[in-house]
Amino acid sequence: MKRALALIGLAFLSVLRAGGAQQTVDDTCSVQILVPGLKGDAGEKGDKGAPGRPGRVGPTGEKGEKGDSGDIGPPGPNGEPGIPCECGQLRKAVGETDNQVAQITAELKFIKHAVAGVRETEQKIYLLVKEEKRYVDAQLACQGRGGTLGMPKDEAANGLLAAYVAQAGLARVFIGINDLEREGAFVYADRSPMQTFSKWRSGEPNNAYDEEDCVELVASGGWNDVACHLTMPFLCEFDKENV
Ligand code: GN1
Ligand code: CA
Ligand code: CA
Repeated sequence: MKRALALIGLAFLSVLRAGGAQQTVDDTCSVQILVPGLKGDAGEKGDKGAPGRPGRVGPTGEKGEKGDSGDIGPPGPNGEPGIPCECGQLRKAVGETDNQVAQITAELKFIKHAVAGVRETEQKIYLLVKEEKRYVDAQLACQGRGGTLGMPKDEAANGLLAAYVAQAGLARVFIGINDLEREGAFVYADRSPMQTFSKWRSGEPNNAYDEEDCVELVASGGWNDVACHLTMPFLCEFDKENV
């Protein structure tokens, strides 16, 4: 209704403004009411519009499952050639060092077990070793140091050794006498035969159990034949000439 009134108003104004030669008497007296014409035909279809702007970035997706491991890669290039190894010489040096270490270790053990303070005669030095060994090993231990197992060949030497054993608090030690080669034929460790001197305890040597071919000196000074595989401390003897 408001729109219709407005249109009527507009029409009235346009009539007031109109004038001129064409205006008739009738024109001045009549009020021409203008109304909109009929709707025109539909226009032609417009051109295709420009493409729209890209949409907003979507939200981050969920984390996917861990994929399978990849294939093993190709082997790397060869390294630089090494320095030539004098392996034979090195092995020899390592072997020699091992031997020296073993020797020093054995020496320390020997010294550790040696009873402090040796006993001497004019020609000999005696050393008591508290490391318990079988007869052959005891003899080797003395030999390896330039001596032999102790060989008391007279009363003086025997008495000296017996006192040494007693003072060390030992009951018995191996000395260098055996009948290993021929039963009943006792010899010294240097293979020299027994002379007139001997110090067998009463009833000895008895070759007990048919297996006693080595000799021990007991603290009271007597000798007894015992099995060579027994282990006990031992007495070494060194010639002063060789020391
Ligand atoms: C010892 O084991 P038994 O007591 O029979 C000794 C023998 C002696 C004997 C003297 C391993 O023998 O050498 O002849 O006493 N055996 C040992 O009675 O010391
Ligand atoms: Ca014997
Ligand atoms: Ca015996």
